[in-house]
Amino acid sequence: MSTTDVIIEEKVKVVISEPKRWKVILLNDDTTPMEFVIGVLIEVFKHTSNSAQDIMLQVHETGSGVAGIYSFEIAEAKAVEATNLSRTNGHPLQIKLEEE
Ligand code: TYC
Repeated sequence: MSTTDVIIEEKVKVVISEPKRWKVILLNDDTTPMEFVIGVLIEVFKHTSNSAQDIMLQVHETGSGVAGIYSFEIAEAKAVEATNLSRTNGHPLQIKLEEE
């Protein structure tokens, strides 16, 4: 009995795309104090007091503003942290995620 060698040539095409990024968007409301929003932007989203103030004013004047852009997991974790902080302090701050 003879043996036959079989050579398999395999080409694997790997397509890699950049991971999607998500915007964490703060929404305006009538009662969350401006100072509280600035604090959230500094503590949770690591802004300076100047950039935090700019973003808060943008939200206050236009209705929404981007707190930061992250991978989905980080964006979600920061949105949950900021929402919990807000509810714990009795504020209705609303946050949404949007694909970049
Ligand atoms: N509009 C709020 C006020 O006048 C301030 C505010 C800013 C609330 C940003 C929410 O995401 C927000 N106190």
